[in-house]
Amino acid sequence: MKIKGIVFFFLITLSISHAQSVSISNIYNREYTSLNGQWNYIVDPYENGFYNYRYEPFENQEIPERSAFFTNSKPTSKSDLIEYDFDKMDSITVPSDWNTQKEKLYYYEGSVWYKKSFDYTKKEHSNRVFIYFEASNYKTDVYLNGKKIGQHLGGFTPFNFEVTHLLKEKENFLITKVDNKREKDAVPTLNTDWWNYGGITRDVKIIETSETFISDYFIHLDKENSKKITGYLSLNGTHIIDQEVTVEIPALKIKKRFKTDANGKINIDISASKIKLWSTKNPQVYKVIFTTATDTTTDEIGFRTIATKGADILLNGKKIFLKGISIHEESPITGGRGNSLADSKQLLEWAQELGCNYVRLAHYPHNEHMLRLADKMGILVWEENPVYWTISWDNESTYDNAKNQLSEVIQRDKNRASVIIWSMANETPTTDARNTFLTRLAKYTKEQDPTRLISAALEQSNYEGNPLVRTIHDPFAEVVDILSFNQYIGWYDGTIEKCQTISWNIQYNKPVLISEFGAGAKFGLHGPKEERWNEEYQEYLYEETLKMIDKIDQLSGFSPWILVDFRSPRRLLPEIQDEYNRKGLISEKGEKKKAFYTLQKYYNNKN
Ligand code: GCB
Repeated sequence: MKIKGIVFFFLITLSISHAQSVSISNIYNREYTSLNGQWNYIVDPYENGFYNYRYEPFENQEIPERSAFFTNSKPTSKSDLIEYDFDKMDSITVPSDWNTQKEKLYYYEGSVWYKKSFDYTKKEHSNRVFIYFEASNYKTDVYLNGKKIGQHLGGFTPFNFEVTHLLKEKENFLITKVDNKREKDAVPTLNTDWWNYGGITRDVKIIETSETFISDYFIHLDKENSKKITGYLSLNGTHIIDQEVTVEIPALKIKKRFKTDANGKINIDISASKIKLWSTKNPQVYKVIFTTATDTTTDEIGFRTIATKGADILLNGKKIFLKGISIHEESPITGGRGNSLADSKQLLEWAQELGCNYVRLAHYPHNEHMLRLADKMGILVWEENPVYWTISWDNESTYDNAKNQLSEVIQRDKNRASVIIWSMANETPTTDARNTFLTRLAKYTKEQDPTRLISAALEQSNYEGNPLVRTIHDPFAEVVDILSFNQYIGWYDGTIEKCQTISWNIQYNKPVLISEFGAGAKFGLHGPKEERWNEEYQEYLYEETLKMIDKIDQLSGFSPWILVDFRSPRRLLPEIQDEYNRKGLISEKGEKKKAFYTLQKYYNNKN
């Protein structure tokens, strides 16, 4: 390679790996132009549009060959050779997974290229423009008008790329390669118990901001004084210093002015003696308006405190029992990956009908509608990072990836009153490497958000070798604020009668949550309660488990597994599972099983 080529290659690599999202506050309520709808797509299992025949990425070439799909090339004459054509391809709906949209892609794990063409006129010449993806699973490479604008790893969190200087008024083409191949070092790793839905699974938006805009804010009640609102706001752009920022809460007659410091930041400190606290019974949210000389954004925010004291969870200083259920992000309407307001509404309404005041959003960040609705409906939420089972604990880039995904969900949801728990991981082995990994992650989370509780779904074990006495023996239990664990006594661990024989000896003075228990049942299958897959078996397991866990002194709530049956390639038993995990209290068709009413009765009688 000539020197020029080497320098160019270096610059390209540098710019690609460093293309990073700029934080933009409150996308949910900002004006946007939607890029949802029909996109042309090319299924590319050999990544022919990405690598040349020497398996070198086209994007590393000084001038990428026209065979690179992101150049969107067309033959210039009848003798010209171009072996693809986006515009002659079929189209696919964005947002959605590809598996349930296209029969041929049901089991597909690999690369798919998407193309969308659009015109765009900025409102103001000086404004900035970003392409914002609410999520896309898993590895996403994005190109605008033939140039790479960035890459993102992770299937469940938002990211954006600034395109201010690449955007044209007419005939822009946005090309996105989405690759959902499972990889050992990824987060999650190769093995999960859910469907690896691929594609641009959430909305794509064009966001236009003023040159200097409100990039981030976090406001909440002061931990020590619930008559005081504290937090920060920061600007992004060239005029960030010494700018006036107004924070307004009209319903409380609050309007306070601040000046940004040398970093473009204000520290917010407002006394609010008349504030009505957000709670599950009264989910009061306030309209909060943030204004600068060039930008304004309006959010709806609830104010509450969450803490633990000994084995109690305190919401606004009062003890609360978390009556929960675990939920996967699968659409009760279309049957694929859930992404719409209607999907979220149905899932949370079922949870409320069950008597829940709390949901565990497993095993990855769900779409933002869930959190916005939970705020309005008064449902407390556990949010979870997809650190699941056996990821590469020793790999630094796996750690960075897990940390990045966690930082993106904290960034998106840190102003949501409903969110009370950040969960680091699910059912992970207690090795030294894992302990270090999770401890670092927890420390990082506390730095980002000291107002919420940290947990992880741990595993239980025998107490001093006695299989009839169960305990938590895990160094990470020292780190968490809430001690959560999954247990399947009566399903993977013996049969249901065993529940009566078990006692608990948990030696931590911390609130305990059972993050999972459950049994598989096929809706409509009836028979003796001792026979697996009958609705009666599941009902019986709930009855016995509820009696068993009630004996745990520190019990502060639970979230059984799971609200609705969900797709999993690990669940192959014909006529029963047929690729569904059947531990739902509701079938994928919306039919309620008997155990739904068992849990409902328990919750209705519980304060
Ligand atoms: C678990 C996992 C969950 C599985 C569930 C099951 O412990 O956390 O992801 O789906 O068990 O059904 O086996």
